[in-house]
Amino acid sequence: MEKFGIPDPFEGEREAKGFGTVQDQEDDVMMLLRLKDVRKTAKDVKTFQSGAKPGRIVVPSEVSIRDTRQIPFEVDPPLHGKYRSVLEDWFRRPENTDYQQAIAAIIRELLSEVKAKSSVEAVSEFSLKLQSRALTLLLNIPYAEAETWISWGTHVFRSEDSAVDGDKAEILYSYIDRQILKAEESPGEDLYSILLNSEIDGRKFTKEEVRGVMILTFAGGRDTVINAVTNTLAYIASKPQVLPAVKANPAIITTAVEELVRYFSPLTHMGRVVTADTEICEHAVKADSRVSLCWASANRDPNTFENPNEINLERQLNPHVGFGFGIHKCLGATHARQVLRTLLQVLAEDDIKISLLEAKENIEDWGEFQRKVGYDQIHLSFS
Ligand code: HEM
Ligand code: EMZ
Repeated sequence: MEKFGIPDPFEGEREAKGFGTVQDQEDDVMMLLRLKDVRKTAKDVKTFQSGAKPGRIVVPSEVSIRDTRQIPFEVDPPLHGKYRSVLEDWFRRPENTDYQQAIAAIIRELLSEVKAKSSVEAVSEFSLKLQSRALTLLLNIPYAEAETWISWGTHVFRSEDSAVDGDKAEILYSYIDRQILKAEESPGEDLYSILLNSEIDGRKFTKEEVRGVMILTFAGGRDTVINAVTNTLAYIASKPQVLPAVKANPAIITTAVEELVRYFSPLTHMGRVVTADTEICEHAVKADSRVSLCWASANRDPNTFENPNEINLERQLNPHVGFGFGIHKCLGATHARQVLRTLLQVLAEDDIKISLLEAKENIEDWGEFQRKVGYDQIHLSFS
């Protein structure tokens, strides 16, 4: 496997029985591995709910570190659709030209910083900074605020010592509460103020609801974007022909980004809580147990993807589920796509050369499956 590669640890079980099992805090989670089953289960929101106790659908479960419901992620219909319609216009702003230009400027500023050094630890010096600075655009708040988020590290709930770190989570919650108070005192054009003024079912959003949207915005779009950016850099470093090809034919950027999201699958899986006894893959599943939709495995399903373990930047048929499937499809996908497209575009236009010096992979431990999702550290040089 080449250095940038993300191996597929699910192949055997996906073919043999279609599911695997992961133990999470004394509770078994059945991981669905085939694209067909992942889609079917994501669609059946009555039997497989998201609106369970806050934190329960996440693996590892965040029940012990969070009482606030993430909105709209942990909400079922019909309320889910009402929240989505309030949020959707705001999360489409990344399509605007000035938004794209602002991302390009962030990337060029970062490139001038890293080009001055002979070796750069790109997770902390590039991807984390890009993710945080780009997020100021999505929230429509001052650029300098990103420096605070950069100091939190790559995951807002996980640390080196612990997969669910309550102390770390507290930093995020109290930060968000302070920002909500500020927006209440002097409303502006930022997402906090917009949410405080939004209505659902004929009433204003409560502070707890604003908190729920903001926690999700910070948590959901963090390590996913960081891993996608870092993996893209590692891939480019390993394949020097990619940027010249993009420069010669920028039209491939759109399919290229979809392919990178399919191949990297930055969010490995997400859970659901079963509401009634049922059966999946000829296997009985009990009410109140958890299953997970393994986007990463579904995205390598050979029944749909030809040569699934190869990156084909011009792949035409690419119905990947890297951003999810059905009603909970990623709300931040427009922003994430814009970050990745602009990254490819700027690196190609500016003839950037990247070399990989040294890397420490980030391997997720899902019981019987060990999955590389990105890097803890990667040393690169940019010229
Ligand atoms: C939902 C992946 C970036 C916000 C999802 C889901 C996936 C996903 C797979 C579906 C979860 C489910 O069905 O339970 C990704 C990937 C990203 C990314 C791979 C980066 C490459 C972002 C960003 C944001 C964001 C940047 C916002 C800042 C959300 C929200 C939802 C969501 C709000 C829930 C939508 C709903 O429940 O209706 N994401 N995401 N994501 N994502 Fe992302
Ligand atoms: C949750 C999740 C959202 C969760 C769409 O995914 O991302 C995870 O990284 C967080 O830990 O709380 O926001």
